[in-house]
Amino acid sequence: SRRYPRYTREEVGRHRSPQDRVWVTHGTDVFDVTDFVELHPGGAEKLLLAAGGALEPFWALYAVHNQPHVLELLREFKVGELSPDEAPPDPAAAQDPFAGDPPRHPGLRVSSRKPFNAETPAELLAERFLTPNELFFTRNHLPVPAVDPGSYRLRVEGPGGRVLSLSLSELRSRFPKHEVTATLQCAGNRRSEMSRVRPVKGLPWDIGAIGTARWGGARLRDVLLHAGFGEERAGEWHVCFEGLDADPGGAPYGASIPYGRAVSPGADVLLAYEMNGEELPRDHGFPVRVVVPGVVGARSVKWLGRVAVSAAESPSHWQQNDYKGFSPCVDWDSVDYSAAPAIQELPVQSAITHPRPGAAVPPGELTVKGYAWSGGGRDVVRVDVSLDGGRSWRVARWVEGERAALGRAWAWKLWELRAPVAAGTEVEIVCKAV
Ligand code: HEM
Ligand code: MTE
Ligand code: MO
Repeated sequence: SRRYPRYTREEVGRHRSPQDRVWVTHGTDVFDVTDFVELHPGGAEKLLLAAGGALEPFWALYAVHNQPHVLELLREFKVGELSPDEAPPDPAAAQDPFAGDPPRHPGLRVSSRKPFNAETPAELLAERFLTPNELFFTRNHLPVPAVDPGSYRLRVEGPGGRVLSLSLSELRSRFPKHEVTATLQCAGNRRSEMSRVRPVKGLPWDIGAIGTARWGGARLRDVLLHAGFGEERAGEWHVCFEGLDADPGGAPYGASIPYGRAVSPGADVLLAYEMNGEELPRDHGFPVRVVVPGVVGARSVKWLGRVAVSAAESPSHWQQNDYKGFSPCVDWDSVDYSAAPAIQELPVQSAITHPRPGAAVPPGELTVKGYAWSGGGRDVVRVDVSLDGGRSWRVARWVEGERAALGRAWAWKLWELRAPVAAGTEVEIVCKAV
């Protein structure tokens, strides 16, 4: 058998584009697949997501690769092997508050490591109606707390000072499991596009700070009624949530929603312990998170520790001094956070996932793909697409979506449009959801 040169993962990581050659690993083997990129049946852009690293995390999501002929084909490109002694443990890690964060999928587009913030790459976003857990965008403000599921207790503060303390198994067994397919979107989704118009502060999200999952858990309504609250409550009340993640001063992440939404059977608010049929991943709130369908992601508190009903909104920084909307004439020096309400329901949204901006498209038939969603459970009835910057429009067709009950359209819809394009033309593609 042949002797191959040895490489470290770092050396492999320097080969991420056709110019620098495209290397990938599988097991302990290193492959130069540059010449295969354009031939890849799944498309060059998808293969390139794995460039410079391991194939396994991607292939785990695309089972078509679990066939002998795929490995055979890969073998033709072998150029080396991984050094047996590479990647020693990092001794500095012990001091780091983020050292306990979970491992993440290398396909995520990272905008900040500590705290971890990352989005689904646009190329994979509309591939599936349900976003795979590993590729679902993550928006963390703080380190991921380590929660022992055995000793976990959810504290629910009932009326008259009564406190309910629920273990994970009590939450699972005492309340019927309810499942909801809902899209979560971060308020900052597509901020990088806004910044091209005028710079704005915050993480530079592209179009992937959004995702859809089938969430399973107890209805918040059932837990609140069990704790002694009623269907109606005179006056203004809010249900406040606290996460188990806390800043160095001990202040937890927190948010609140109006009481009426929390107890409404039609609002489908969950205390979720499942995501797409699996236990909630650590980045998404293990063991229990709130899911508030149709409402800005910030209110869906992860690593839920405490639920309380209060006459005031959550005192948390993220309820009071963030996640609010202002006029374009307001800036960071003049902003008065108390002057605006906290964002709850989000407006209608749609984005193009394919082709990517600036891409060269083959002449002939162009396929445009994307997602559309609205907050508040309002159904998207139509997506219009223009190839001439908005002068003329065509109607896209639905690729995937679920039939939703009236006012409970919590999930996005995926759409597509095919249109002829002549060679050598430049198209400005615009979409609009209604
Ligand atoms: C399909 C090879 C990387 C996504 C395929 C097929 C082959 C292949 C041979 C056709 C399988 C069949 O239908 O029998 C490779 C090789 C890769 C690679 C050698 C790396 C060197 C990736 C990556 C992704 C990906 C990183 C995703 C991020 C897909 C998809 C298909 C596919 C979605 C299905 C295409 C379709 O059915 O339309 N790949 N692949 N591949 N691959 Fe890959
Ligand atoms: N809950 C806690 N405890 N801590 C957080 O940092 N981030 C919020 C929300 N819940 C956050 C949280 C924000 S701003 C969003 S957009 C969603 O979680 C993101 O959920 P995801 O990371 O599961 O996609
Ligand atoms: Mo967010």
